[in-house]
Amino acid sequence: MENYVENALKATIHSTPGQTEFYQAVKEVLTSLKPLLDADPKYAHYNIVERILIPDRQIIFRVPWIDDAGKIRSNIGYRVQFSNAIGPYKGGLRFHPSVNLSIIKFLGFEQIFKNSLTGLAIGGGKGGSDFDPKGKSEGEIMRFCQSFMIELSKYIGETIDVPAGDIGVGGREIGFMYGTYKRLTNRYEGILTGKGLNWGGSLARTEATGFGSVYFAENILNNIGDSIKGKTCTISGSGNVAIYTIQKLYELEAKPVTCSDSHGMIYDKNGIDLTLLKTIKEVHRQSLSEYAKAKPDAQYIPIEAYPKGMNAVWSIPCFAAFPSATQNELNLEDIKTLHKNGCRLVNEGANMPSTLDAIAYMQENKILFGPAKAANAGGVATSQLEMSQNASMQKWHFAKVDTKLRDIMKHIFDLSYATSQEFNDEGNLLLGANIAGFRKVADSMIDQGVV
Ligand code: NDP
Ligand code: 2IT
Repeated sequence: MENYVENALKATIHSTPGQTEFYQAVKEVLTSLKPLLDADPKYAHYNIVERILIPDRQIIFRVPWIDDAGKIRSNIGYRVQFSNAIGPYKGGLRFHPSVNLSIIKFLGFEQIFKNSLTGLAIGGGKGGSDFDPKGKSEGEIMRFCQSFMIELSKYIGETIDVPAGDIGVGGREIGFMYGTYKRLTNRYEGILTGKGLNWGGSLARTEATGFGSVYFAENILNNIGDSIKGKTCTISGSGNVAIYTIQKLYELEAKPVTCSDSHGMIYDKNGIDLTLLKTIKEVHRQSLSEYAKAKPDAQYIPIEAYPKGMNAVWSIPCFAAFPSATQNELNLEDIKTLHKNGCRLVNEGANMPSTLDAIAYMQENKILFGPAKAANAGGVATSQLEMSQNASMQKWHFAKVDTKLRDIMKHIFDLSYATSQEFNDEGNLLLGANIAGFRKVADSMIDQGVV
């Protein structure tokens, strides 16, 4: 089976040159799958690995728009529909200048297994653009979103593909895209999730990824007779996932002391001031340097002052680390520093935040690890709850959605843990999550024939 996996990876590298982030996600999954592929030859017989590495389709399009100065601009738009073996394509849209096909493919590939783990009927997809929302006026953002949806609308639908938010895409952008879809089609349908509460959105969707991430960490700790209560935690990022991770950590009486953005980080030894953070980031969309101006006790470290090749967030001593900004933001040097300072748990709120060598170090040194596709699945799971509410024309209370979210996170932990035991690697949640997520999709592909 060694050769089967190696050959699949080689063929992918040959046919998709330069897609380094995609290879990284593929390597992580395929390495975990070896015990399953050894135990059951049917997956090789049906060529599942080769088939799943090729998206059902990838759509790449021009997004022209006009800036405030009247200049015509253009960006590249993407939607990669990876797998609909177990449900309609589902996954976010990312607007960030770093976006390229490799990044969208790594995110879409991860999404297949994440969505499978939730136990819900959702397939995997991802999209976005290299458009940079930073410094753009509201009018520019709106015109970009309208142009993006004019093309995207041809490929989505409530039983086909249901996009949502990710980096750079929040409630405002979903609103502009939803309005455009409605105008184009004259249909009021749940074709996006993360909608506003007045027009089809679900309560608790905004909070879901961060809340779910902390619920997942709590499951890991409860399983060893511990809990997050009273623990010092470090968090990277200061967007949707980071903010609601911090909020839930406070609700569970933990102490979050850091947050960061693309310009620098805050260390507030008294605990992050959540109200101030929300005002700076959600209301005014400002840089975190504003936090230090309002709170002279807090330390602001600009990115230029980070130790070379390291993320300064991970130099702050903590019991648990919650990387919640972006991919590859926690590397080997970072995890060594965290370990030296007594960190016991890394729980991934972001997608693929840890490098492969950092993960290997965690496994060798028995650092507890909540892998992204399990730990941050609460967002997409709650998106599916939004789809359910839209389809049945209902609106559920916050507590109902939150209870379901909590149950789903427990289900994901239990399934990943049980699968790690089944393959004689008890507690290896990365292996458990990858095998459990893959097996459901692969078995569905076999049932549905060569398509
Ligand atoms: P947001 O756009 O709300 O926030 C992103 C945060 O990360 C911001 O603080 C941003 O800084 C920072 N950031 C982004 N890119 C970089 C970078 N290259 N270097 C340093 N900092 C960076 O996004 P989300 O909170 O929604 O997403 C965060 C992560 O969580 C992503 O990996 C995403 O894929 C993942 N995720 C999101 C889900 C969701 O429901 N939203 C669900 C599951 C996973 P700045 O403010 O300066 O832009
Ligand atoms: O990475 C993710 O799971 C998301 N950005 C959320 C996707 C969704 O469809 O809610």
